[in-house]
Amino acid sequence: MLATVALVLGAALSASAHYTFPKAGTGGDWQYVRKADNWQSNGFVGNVASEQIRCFQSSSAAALATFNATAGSTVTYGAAPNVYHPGPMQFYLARVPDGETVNTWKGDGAVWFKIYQEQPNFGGQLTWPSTGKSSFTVSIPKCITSGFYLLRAEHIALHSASTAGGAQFYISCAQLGVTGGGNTDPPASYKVAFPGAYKAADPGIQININYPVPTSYKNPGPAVFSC
Ligand SMILES: *[C@@H]1O[C@H](CO)[C@@H](O)[C@H](O)[C@H]1NC(C)=O
Ligand SMILES: [Cu+2]
Repeated sequence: MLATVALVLGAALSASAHYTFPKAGTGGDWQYVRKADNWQSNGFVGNVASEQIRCFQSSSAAALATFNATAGSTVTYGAAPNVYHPGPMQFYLARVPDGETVNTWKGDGAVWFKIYQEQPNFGGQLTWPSTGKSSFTVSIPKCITSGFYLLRAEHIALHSASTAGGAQFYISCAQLGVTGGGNTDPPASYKVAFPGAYKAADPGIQININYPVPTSYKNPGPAVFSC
């Protein structure tokens, strides 16, 4: 009986240990961020080959609005309640192509370039700067072309990632207008498609972070583009 209570409590606790990424800029929940499928469950994407690995949307429903930022400035992105699990935070951008609009563009094709990736601290058990945080700041590269973008936030929880499919992806996409940019379109070698960018057995996705404790960590996806 006690064991059953403990099990049920444990299940409830681990469910509440999940999280969403509903806030970007100064907006409220799901204002500038496209509502993700986990908005009630706080659940995660497990299959890197699914459509949900892109923005975790079941449809192409728009956000309520688009926020604007100057190229070279930082924007904030918020988790709710906070990033509970160990693993890297990453951010990607994709420019809305000419002839498409930010409210309806699905983000398909090899259009996503990475603008931030987190590394753990080594020595003893790994520690991750993102753990416990609910607000992140990310720099928008100064040289990129002005226009509309999707800004994809991703946290990869690695606590049970030692088997393929065990990593948990917490994702959302914000609608962002970039002003005052340059004229640079990142080279194709920096761009990936979702799904497609990741394989379940990538070394940064299928990894035992506990034993033996890794001495390096290879973030999945392309190199970070900066300018
Ligand atoms: C961002 O800029 C676009 C285009 O000028 C505008 O339609 C939109 O309302 C702006 N967003 C905010 C939050 O001001
Ligand atoms: Cu969780």
